[in-house]
Amino acid sequence: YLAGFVIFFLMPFAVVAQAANNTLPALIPLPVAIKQSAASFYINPATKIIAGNKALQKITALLNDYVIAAGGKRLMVTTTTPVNNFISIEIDSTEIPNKEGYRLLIDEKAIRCIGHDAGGVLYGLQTLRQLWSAGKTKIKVPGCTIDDYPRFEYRSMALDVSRHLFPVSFIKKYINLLALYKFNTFHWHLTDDQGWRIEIKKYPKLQSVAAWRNETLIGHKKELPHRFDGKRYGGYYTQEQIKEVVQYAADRQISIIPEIEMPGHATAALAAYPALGCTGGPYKTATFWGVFDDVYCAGNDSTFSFLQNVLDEVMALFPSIYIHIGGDECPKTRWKACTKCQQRKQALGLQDEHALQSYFIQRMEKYLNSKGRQIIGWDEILEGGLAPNATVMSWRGEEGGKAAIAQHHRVIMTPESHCYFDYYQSLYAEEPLAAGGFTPLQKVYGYEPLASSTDSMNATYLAGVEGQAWSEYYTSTAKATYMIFPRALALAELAWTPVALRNYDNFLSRLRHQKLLQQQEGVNYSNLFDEISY
Ligand code: TNX
Repeated sequence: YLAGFVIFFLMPFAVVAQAANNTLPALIPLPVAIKQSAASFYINPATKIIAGNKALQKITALLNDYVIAAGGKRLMVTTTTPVNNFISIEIDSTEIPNKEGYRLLIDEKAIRCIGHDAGGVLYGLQTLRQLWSAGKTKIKVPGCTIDDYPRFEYRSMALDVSRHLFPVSFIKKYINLLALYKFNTFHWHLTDDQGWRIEIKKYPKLQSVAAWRNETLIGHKKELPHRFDGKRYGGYYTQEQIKEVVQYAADRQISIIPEIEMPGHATAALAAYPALGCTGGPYKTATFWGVFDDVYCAGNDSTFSFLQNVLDEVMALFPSIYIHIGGDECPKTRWKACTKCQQRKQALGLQDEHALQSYFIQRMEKYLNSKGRQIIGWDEILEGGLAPNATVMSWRGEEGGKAAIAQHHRVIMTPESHCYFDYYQSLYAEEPLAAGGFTPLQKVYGYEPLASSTDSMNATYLAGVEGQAWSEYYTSTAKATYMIFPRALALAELAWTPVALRNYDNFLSRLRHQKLLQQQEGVNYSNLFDEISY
């Protein structure tokens, strides 16, 4: 009896001790190669940062921010290397052959972080942040050599700001967290039926009308109390704010891909400019979730000039070569009943409304290509024929992605079965209201893109993976992070770490030691993944 009692009592400690003894346990995503040594480096106020490369100025400033956040003092930056007590950051694409790769060398004398490019250097520093232990007079860093580089070139998280709007401060915090886990892309879902969130100066009603909705309808009363007060809900990001966010992200090596939805998910824009729809309206910004019949009219040339003008302003704000133009969930009900759409279809000899949607997307692609940009679209853009240069975001499973690869198109995998962080993450009764699916952490972690496909073109055309953060049920920033984390960390590891090194139990032990996520960044995240295995 006593023995049983002792074992029962000591067990949790044994688990913790084992995790703590792991080699550098807290690193997420797990690096490609780690060699630990017995040495330690201590960052103190006399430690100098050595940065010769001008391209690394922003990253040097970030390193100082990280040191300060860990309890240290701002460090002096110089170009001459002392004998010891320094952190040097360098770019050397010969020594570090892999794009975005880095080598981190830590002994008692110095820390050296060598990147293939600025991204590599930044990722080395993110690893460093996860390695060190915060401290007032000195920050302790365990000695090691780490060689690391990403598995996928495209590592992304999305955020829907239409269904619920989040302040710029939150967007920045999100970008910070993405950088910490070595994501390099933020897909910003800026327009949808329930609200238009980007200032377009040429069309002021997008601000005064499309950005707002009446909170009058449906939902779970306890969950969404503010939706029953009859008030207006909404707002938008000004172009100044967007520029600030784009720069903030660029400083962290994150490219922002804006998404302007077309031809579906357009109700808010139609409410502002009813002539863009087939029936002429009137329309109202949607007050509940779902898919809506009223979409941009494909027979009306002014629809295209509106969208081109919108995209002109979007392109001026976002340097990304990729612009996401949606393409998902576009019902064809209105087009079938619309004289202009039918005339267009006949004039072009198009077979059906899918071909008309394909015409719509191809016309927009042509415009964006002429400005040096490339389009991304949801997998529905395959229907009726793929636009010649389009990247496909495969969300309704992997089939769309496979079909696109077979046609030699670039593909991003985001199957809703594994990558949707608006779905429930546990079966606990205390889970707050979420979208209907069920995607526990372990399922996300276990996702292996194209596991069932042997197409020899996979390696060439599969750019990477993305996690979706649809915000219908994200009623606050705290709830948004609760839904997104830690599942985004599972995705980060899948996007970065070689398959052979991935192990869920090992990941969980490292997740339990994510001090930055828990303390420093102050993120409200779910810990209902802990003891359950599905
Ligand atoms: C489908 S994924 C949508 C979104 C919703 C989401 C909810 C996609 C391209 N469209 O409009 O927010 O489901 O899970």
